[in-house]
Amino acid sequence: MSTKKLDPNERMNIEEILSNLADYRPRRKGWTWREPAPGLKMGDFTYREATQPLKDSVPLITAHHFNNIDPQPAPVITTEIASGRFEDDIRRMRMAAHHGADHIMVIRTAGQSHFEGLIEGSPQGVGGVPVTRKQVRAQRKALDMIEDEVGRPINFHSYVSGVAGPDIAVMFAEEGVNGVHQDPQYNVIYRNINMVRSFVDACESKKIIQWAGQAQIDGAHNANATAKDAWKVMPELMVQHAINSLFSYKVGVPKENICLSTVPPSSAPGPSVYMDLPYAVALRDFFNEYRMRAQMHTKYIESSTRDATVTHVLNMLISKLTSVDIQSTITPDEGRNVPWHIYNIEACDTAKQTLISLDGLMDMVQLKDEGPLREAAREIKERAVLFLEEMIEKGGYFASVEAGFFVDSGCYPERGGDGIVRKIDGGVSADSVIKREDDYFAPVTAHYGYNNVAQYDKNAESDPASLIGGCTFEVPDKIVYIDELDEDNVYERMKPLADYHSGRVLRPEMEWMADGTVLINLMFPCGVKVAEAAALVAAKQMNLTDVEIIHREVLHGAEGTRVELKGKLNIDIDVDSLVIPPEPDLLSDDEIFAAIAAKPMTVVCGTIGQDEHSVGLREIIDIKHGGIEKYGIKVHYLGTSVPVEKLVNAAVELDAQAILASVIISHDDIHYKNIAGIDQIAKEMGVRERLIFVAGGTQITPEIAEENGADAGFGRGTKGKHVASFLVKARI
Ligand code: Z98
Repeated sequence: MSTKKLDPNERMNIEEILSNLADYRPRRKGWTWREPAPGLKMGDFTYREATQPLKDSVPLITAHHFNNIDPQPAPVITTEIASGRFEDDIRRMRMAAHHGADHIMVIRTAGQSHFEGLIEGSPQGVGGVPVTRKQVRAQRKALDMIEDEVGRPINFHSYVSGVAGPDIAVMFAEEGVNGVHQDPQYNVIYRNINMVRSFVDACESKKIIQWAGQAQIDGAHNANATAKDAWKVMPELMVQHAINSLFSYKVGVPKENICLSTVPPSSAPGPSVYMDLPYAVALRDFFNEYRMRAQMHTKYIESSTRDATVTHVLNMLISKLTSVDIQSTITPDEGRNVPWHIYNIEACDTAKQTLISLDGLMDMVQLKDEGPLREAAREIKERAVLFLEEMIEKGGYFASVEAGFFVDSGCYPERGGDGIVRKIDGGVSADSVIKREDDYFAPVTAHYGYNNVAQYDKNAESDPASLIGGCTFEVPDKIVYIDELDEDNVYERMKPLADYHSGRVLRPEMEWMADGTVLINLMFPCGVKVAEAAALVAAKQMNLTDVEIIHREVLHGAEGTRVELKGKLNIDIDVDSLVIPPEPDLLSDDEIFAAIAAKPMTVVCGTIGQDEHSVGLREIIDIKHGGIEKYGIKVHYLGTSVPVEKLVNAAVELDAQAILASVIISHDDIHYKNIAGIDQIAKEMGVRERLIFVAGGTQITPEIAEENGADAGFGRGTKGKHVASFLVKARI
């Protein structure tokens, strides 16, 4: 289905995305990896492992020093989006895609695993969005537009977990979802869904995942997050990965689409790399035919963005040393429940910056074949094998879960005796597995197990859906699309926000259109308790409502505390009322360099009259802070309090092309009188025509400088680049 082209200068039109959703059909199925571009040249650099660049993107902050190149690293980059309103998530998806995300994972409203079937509509969620056909369809449609804009396929992802796993798997296959979490162990351990039911459902779900060509990610990361001492759970993690990987493969999912959800098990202040690297190596030793999806350790994400970012970078060092296929970018959201646009984008940039910086690392370093790395890896593998052997002795997976083998706090074979216990006949939907009757028949594609098709047509055994002219997988028009029926729906939510959606009115936003949320950083010279109380008072005086402290950090028990708080600033800004200064029309650095190299330039300068304030002028001249010297302009600095005649005479004697006069003192308009004086003398000497004359200083405005005879005036905030650009243009 063709999609509308996005205008890079316009917001996405959410209403348009929501229109005609009943007719929308996904344009492809299955997962897409990035396209490698070995030896890619961008700017002055050659990349060893980069992938095809994007058509449209936002480069890293520092890219302006590098011709604005935006190389893309090899792994697929995931961002997890969960504001609670799918219409707002769509805009975040576009921002994330421009910052390098090509795997958009939609986090569900906590507890959807317990819903017994598909839900319709698009109700608002808490801690995620309720995953519904409408939400999936609207977001896939939006992502089709976004991927056209950035020029790279975007993988859309959510969960095939819970009691309704197979129902969701079918819906995802129909709607062009590209990646899913599917792991029956998640149901059993974390959601207490009956184990037999979960494994039977997993067969059906995995068969559909295989048909849809989706990448499948397991749920082992949840053991890291749940375990008391997460670095002790490594042997069990290997076992969980093994169970889900081999199970999936046996149901038919190809190994290249089976991804292990790996998490570095430890963190600083532990010597984390010493533990995390052997674990990553052990995983690759056992599971080298499968794919690795690395995500951060949610248990160790606290409310500090700095701390989370450092952990993320160190985790990515492990990813790089052991080669990861999908790099997740869980953000501090998970630590402090602030799932905000800015953190998604920051984390995507952190991943891009780290992985591109580490391009080619493995051409230069090598993991040692002997010593503590291999010994530790071998020990983890041995412990995992022993774990599996004991499971078999015990009578298999179900018996082992009943005996509390999983998420135990000991490092196997040690046991803490505190593992999660589930009973084979217990949990949600126990006793709901029914043996298929002899004449059981399901005329559908990608169906797992016994299906008595032969009773209708022997020839249709390999394609039961042919008996009904194709099921919804082949004939999407058979899908029943249900629009919103209840009051909590997207149209109702958007109605009062029309002016904000149209862009006429602005209000600060962190996750939902016009939510008014702002983040304030404060430092008080006192201890934590007092600082928190003071921060709340400060927020009140700033007219913030709904104030909550989201982070505090001791700088010193008595000398200082950093407090970060969020609140609502319920103000509206009418966009038409804004006075927006025109963009200065500046030449690029390269253009200035080239112009000066082609034709050298000399300038004379000084502070004039009785003015001893030279700091501003030095900043404009000196190479230290990017002054005009940097571009090769030859500067004769005559000092402070230079008589105006002397400045003009020097320009003539030194054959300069320009005069730069700086004035700060402004009483009795002396600054403008002196500017007029230079113009006057230069005219009298008959050299005004061949000199460019620039005046600067904190009290100078361009208009008054020009009225008094200067060619240009530069006030507060001027940088060397502004002056150099003007000089080159004026000379032309
Ligand atoms: C992630 N950072 O997505 P309900 N199934 C699996 C999960 O890991 C999760 C769910 C379902 C994590 C985010 N993971 C947390 C395997 C959640 C969630 O409806 O809340 O049970 O779905 O990798």
